[in-house]
Amino acid sequence: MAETTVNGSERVALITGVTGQDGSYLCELLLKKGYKVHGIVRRTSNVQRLRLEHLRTMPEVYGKSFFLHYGDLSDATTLRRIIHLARPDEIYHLAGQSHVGLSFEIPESTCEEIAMATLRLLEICRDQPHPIHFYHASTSEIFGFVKESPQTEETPFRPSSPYGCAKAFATDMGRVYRAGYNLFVCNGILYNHESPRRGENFVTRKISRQVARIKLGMADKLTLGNVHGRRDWGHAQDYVEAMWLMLQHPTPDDYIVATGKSHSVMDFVEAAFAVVGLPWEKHLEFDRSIERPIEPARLLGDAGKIERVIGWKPKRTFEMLATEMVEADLADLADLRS
Ligand code: G4F
Repeated sequence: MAETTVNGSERVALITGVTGQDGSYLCELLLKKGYKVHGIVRRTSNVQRLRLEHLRTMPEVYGKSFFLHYGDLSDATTLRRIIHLARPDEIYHLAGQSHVGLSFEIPESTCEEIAMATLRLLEICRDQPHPIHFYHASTSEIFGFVKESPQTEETPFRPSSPYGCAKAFATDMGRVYRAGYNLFVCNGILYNHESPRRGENFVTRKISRQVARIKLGMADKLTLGNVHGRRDWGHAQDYVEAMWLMLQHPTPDDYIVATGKSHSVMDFVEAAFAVVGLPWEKHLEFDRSIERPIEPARLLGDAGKIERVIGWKPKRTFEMLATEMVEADLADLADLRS
């Protein structure tokens, strides 16, 4: 394992949202780099922790270089206590309700979890006696009703969902705390990023899982909403590396993290069915109730700045992503059946 140290002492990171897709990949990346990693988890079911189970059950890792703490983003006292205890050099704030469609149904709790929780954490960081590098998981959804494509770090925020509004608030707060209090805050403006660890409530994983089920004879139909929406889809493992790199740069800034390639949901459907060699026409059906009241316009990122300043570039392509996801679901379902 490569040792990462500051003045000879071990680096410590704290991750909110550690049980999620990005949190679990980031946790693995930081442990490999020799960090001590603390994660905050909600007091909920074990299911959510499956992505970390391999680390939690490793006695040489869990309790030695990897620690989990119960905490809730609405509870400032607990957050403050965990930060006091862990004394992180770096905080990666990834937690919060992340489903855009759902944010139209639960706008208040979405804003509370995303906007106010980020502000709460920034306030706690401001009070700490030691400097903390703070990563905020911003998103392309802040651009929503875009007027220009591709978007850059200079593109104005015009969110088109409650989720996007909350993220725009949190991103601006990060900028204010960086300028006003000299805090080391980076907003990673990430475009859609997927993997076999993506939740099944997001469209790519819904597709890969159902295509695998269809291939194995466990289902016959894939039901989707609007398949004409276009996104800039990358791989989550590439994107967590960008998060880490941002916090290692001498000066904090905001960066777009994207592939610069646009694909429709339909492109992903076709790519996924191609992996199993089945005709999508026989299996795809539509349900208008899944459609959202508003869809963002052309979300496409220009990641020129992060490549120029930090040297980050995506390694995996859209086709590699679709293939990996479908193959992982085929293997997982086959395991479950045996
Ligand atoms: O997979 P999605 O739910 O992702 P969305 O809304 O783009 O949001 C994701 O990416 C954002 C940008 O990085 C993040 F901020 C956010 O947290 C999240 O990670 O939907 C993608 C597209 C949409 O146009 C949606 O309307 O797929 C369309 N879609 C069509 N049928 C569907 C479905 N989406 C879902 N979730 N489920 C469907 O059945």
